[in-house]
Amino acid sequence: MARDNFDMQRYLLIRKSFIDNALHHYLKKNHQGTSVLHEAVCYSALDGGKRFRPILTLAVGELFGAKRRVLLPFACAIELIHCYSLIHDDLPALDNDDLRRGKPSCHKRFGEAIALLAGDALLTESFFIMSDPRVARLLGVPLVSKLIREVSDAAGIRGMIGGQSTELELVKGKVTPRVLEGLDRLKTGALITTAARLGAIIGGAARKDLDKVTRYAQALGLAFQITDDILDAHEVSNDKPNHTDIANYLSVAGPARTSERVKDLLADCLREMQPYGVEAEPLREIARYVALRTNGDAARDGEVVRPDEQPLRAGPMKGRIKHAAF
Ligand code: GRG
Repeated sequence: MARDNFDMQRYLLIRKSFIDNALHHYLKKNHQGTSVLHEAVCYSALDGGKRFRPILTLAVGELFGAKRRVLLPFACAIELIHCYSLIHDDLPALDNDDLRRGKPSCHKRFGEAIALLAGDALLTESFFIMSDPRVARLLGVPLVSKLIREVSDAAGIRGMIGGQSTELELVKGKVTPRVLEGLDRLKTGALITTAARLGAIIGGAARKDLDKVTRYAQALGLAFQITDDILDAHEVSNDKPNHTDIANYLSVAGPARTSERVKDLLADCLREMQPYGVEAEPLREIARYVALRTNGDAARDGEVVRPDEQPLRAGPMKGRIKHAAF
């Protein structure tokens, strides 16, 4: 699987379809009947999204020889936790966003009460899926317990929620790139890191390999958030006028330093995957994709590069083409 022969779009499309089919199974086939809550859950989790985190679980798991049928429950659980975080984050008490994945956000479509409950339901459902006795029979109870604990840690107070809470306490004017990196490592990075670690743990990776995957994913998660900030800078001015107050990496570090940081993070990712040869090409391509989704430049001549100014290298992005493969 040399780089030249590797078809990233095809790779992503195939894995996205595995994830979409499994999510459909968990959320539709496992729940007969309808309710507004179920409609809101399916509305938010089944239609749209790049499936970046669960694809990462599959990609790392495949590198270590894990079978897809044992990876999918954990990959889908991570995606459901991500979907819940998006619903809650969009609520007026937090980001107050009217749009998500190219359509009205959950609370705009179903009201705040149902949106709150849909987020709660998705979080709970993720643990229902991971604790399925059939999965425990395949992996063994001790390993499943370890995986669930890993996910809980990343999603909760020591991870995503802790990062979000810290962000609410940020004092304007005292935010430095270092402070932002610290909270991004929790808010966005913890779930991405765990998505990758789950694949390695399920695949039985040795300690040194798990450490390499962890460092790869930590750098990837940070690059993901920083490039999201760059893409957001465009949206803020056009679509989210009430977001102009929010400090993000680009506004705090400036375009040149932001661009350098993304390049360094990509180099970190590639270095960690170096020992694995061609088998790690999907993970290298995922890292290139994340780092280069702003075309590698946070800025040109001191200006933010607008997402619509240049052709994309590795796939369509938020704010540009909404229902793309990745
Ligand atoms: C409020 C429960 C709660 C958590 C808050 C992760 C988080 C913490 C909030 C989600 C909103 C947000 C802006 C997170 C930053 C991470 C990020 C870039 C999310 C968007 O992820 P993508 O691009 O979205 O993977 P898709 O739609 O492709 O899944």
